[in-house]
Amino acid sequence: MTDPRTVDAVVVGAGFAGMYQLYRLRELGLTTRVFEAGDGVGGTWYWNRYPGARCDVESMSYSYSFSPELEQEWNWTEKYPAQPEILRYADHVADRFDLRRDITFDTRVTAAVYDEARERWTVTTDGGESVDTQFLIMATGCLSHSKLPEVPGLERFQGPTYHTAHWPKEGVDFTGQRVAVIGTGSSGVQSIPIIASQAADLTVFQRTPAYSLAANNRPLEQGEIDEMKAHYREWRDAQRTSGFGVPIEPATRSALEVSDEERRAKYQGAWDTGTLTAIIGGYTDTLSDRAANDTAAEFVREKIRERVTDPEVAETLSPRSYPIGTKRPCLDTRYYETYNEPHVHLVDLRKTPLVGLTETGVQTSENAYDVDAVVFATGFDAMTGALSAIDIRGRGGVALKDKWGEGPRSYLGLGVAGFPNLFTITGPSSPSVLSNMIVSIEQHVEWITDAVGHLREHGLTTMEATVEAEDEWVAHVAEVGDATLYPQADSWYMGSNVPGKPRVFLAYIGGVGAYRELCTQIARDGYRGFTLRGALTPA
Ligand code: NA7
Repeated sequence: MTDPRTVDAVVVGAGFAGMYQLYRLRELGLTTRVFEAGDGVGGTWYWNRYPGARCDVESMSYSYSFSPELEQEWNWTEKYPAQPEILRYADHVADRFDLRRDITFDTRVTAAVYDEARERWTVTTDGGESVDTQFLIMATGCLSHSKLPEVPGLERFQGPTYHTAHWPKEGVDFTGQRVAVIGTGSSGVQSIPIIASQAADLTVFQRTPAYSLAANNRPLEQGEIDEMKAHYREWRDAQRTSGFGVPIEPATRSALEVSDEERRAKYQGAWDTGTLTAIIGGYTDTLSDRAANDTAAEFVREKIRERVTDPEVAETLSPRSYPIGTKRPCLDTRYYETYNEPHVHLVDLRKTPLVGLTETGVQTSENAYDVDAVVFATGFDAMTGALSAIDIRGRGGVALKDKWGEGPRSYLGLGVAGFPNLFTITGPSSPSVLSNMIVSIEQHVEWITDAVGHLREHGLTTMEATVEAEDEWVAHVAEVGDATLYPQADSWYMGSNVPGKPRVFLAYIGGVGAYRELCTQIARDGYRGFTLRGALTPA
């Protein structure tokens, strides 16, 4: 690279999206720099080192498909991969494709400003660097901007506090301690059994119970690894054309038109394999009809009652206020059984809301709980949080976070009107979090790479979503979302886990396959809905 301060492309983030984007842009011959806040690659899997962190998509599906050699040489050991194994995979990819030399670690991008006259972005980092680039690609992740409970006095607590997404690299040993865990989403559900196995006393503070299926995780057998490796291409095609990026038998019938026995058999099958998409995608109307949904929800509630000995505790752990699937369902290993242990206690924050932390513990409206350590498993400002945290300014100095004040506006979750040559990998209003993330990441990276290649090939310099295309897409995403049960839940999909965040469905539920086809068609139509300009074309 001649001058590292002037490049063709800046990529923000070195998780699975940023790494693959770098690989592709290099192939295209672009000088590219990647900035990464962590001191290593892996993104989500770099940060979320809490005990029990595990992917709930199967390892052989939750992996890159772009390199058949990589697919063949890497051996996953478990059906559902644990965080350390996924991080090893990310490290392997970085080494194998020699990615690190273009990644600046320990560096956070703080601002990016578009210069209309020069048609270039100036990207600023917390290391004081300023880089001039034609393309700016955000690979900042959907669940990367963590959040704490919005209660006063968190700093009052005198003992150690941990957020699951900022877990110390050296780990934490809770042996003999009294521990509080606040939050019962995936991170809580996965970490609670392991924290309980160490702690002398564990109190879990639950605001909303999750629907969780037993993961039935197990080591992979050589035979099944070989089988998948022999048929990887067909499997990858099936992933790309599926609804959630996870191939399942397509639903053809309503949950309400089959017999109880048939339905139970289907749910039991989903349960036995621990496949989330099978339980929420088993019938055509599971995610659109409350009565249909309730058949699946009740199946899981039954399982909770079987797994928890105290009926009162089982009831507190049973979700009733929202349809299954409309908040992210979880996969667990001994989560519910953990509440059968005498040193594990459950506090229902719906009955006695969280008030704050005291010097010695957790305070609810009724009780004070003295503990030695507090774990926040309180999640993220999803989809928009990481983007809004950077001062991104497009045409006329407009800030992205102001443009998104009433909710994110984006065309396909890929481009934003008023922000030329800015691309968002798995941005809001794309399938992203409603899919196997790696499938969606690869699709976006390949689409963006093709778009950049197209510009170069045709002597064009900028690409920008039109306001009309963006408006239409935003309306379409909302319409498709409104036809489902998702808006019935207060979830991070709806932005409602962050006080004051507009209530907007943040992802596209039209299906991974259909969305992919649409993006491909839009590119074939000469990037319909985007304005493409050459350097001399008047704006
Ligand atoms: P989640 O799924 O957003 O879970 C966060 C949990 O923390 C959830 O139970 C929240 O309750 C709870 N929470 C958040 N804020 C508060 C306050 N202020 N008081 C009490 N409880 C609170 O995040 P995770 O990290 O578990 O998982 C994120 C994703 O990673 C997951 O969905 C998978 O895709 C992988 P709430 O439900 O908001 O009432």
